Amino acid sequence: MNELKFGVFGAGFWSNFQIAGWMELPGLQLMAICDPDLDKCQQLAKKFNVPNTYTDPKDLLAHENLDFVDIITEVDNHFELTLLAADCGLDMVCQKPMAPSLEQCLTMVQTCKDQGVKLFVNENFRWQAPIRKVKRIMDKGVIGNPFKARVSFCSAFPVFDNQPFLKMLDHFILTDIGSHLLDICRFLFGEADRLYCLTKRVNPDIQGEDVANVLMEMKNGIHCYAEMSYASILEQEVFPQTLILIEGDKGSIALAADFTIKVTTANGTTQETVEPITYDWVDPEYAVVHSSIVDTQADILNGLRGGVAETTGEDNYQTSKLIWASYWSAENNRTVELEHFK
Ligand code: 89Y
Repeated sequence: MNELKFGVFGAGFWSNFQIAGWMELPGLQLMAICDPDLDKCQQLAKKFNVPNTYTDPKDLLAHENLDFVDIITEVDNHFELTLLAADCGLDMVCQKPMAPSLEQCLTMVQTCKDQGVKLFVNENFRWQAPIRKVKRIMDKGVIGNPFKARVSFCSAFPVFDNQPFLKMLDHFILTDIGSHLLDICRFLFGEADRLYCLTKRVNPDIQGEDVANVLMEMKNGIHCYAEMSYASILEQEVFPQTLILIEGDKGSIALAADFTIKVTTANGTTQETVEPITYDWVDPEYAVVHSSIVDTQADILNGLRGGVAETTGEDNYQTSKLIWASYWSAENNRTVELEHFK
């Protein structure tokens, strides 16, 4: 297996875990990290024994001989960095959400296609072990034909402590968590025909919305409700778990707190727990998410090596479309027919 050399843009919170995730996989060498904050960049490079650091992405691209780059920056930089990397003929991985507008997402996908480079999105929630298990149970037909589902992420976790820039986003929860939840809905049930969304800001100290409720009719007829909130003070705080309830004509599957999966049919309820792998570098407060990074990146690595990966730019464009259609719906108080939404 030939070794792939790569560079990282961004030395923030998520870089610590995505780099650690890459280190779990064979045949990779991280050559350089770039961040405008040199101190942060050097600290991260030291932590992972990375030879070179840069503050200007163009310098990194000019001096390093790479196979791909991982763009782990704030959302506002994704567009420019994607186009830069594509211009250099490099494959790339981009953090979610892809871009601050659907138009930019489309340009990113189109540019990479035109330049003949691969674009992947580090969309990791669909790779969480309990969610994969829920899909396997559903696909086996245990609950018959699903007709209705709820995919839920409601929390009061102090998310701005680790990621302060999220406070400043005009578009917050639908891009930050909606990108994951809407992607899970697509992963489980396929594409949506139409949606309606309501949003709200509860926390007065932030710029964007911290509550969003999206109701979709999927192409296969399932009614799918994706609810998300960072203003929910609940009896049990389950951050960063996504809870799921799928109802079929022969039973239901519930992914509940602590990774418990309960399957109920006419014969009663069975229960199992599907824990994420806890690598020694995961932050215990984010365990299920950090653990899924390894599976996400293993799949992307397969794609980089010529295989088929799930979370391509093209695929993630469909998730991005749901995000921006949700904003449009909330702003206009109208149902969006996705076929016509651009
Ligand atoms: O940025 C978000 C993500 O991708 O997972 C959880 C998070 O860190 C905060 O909402």
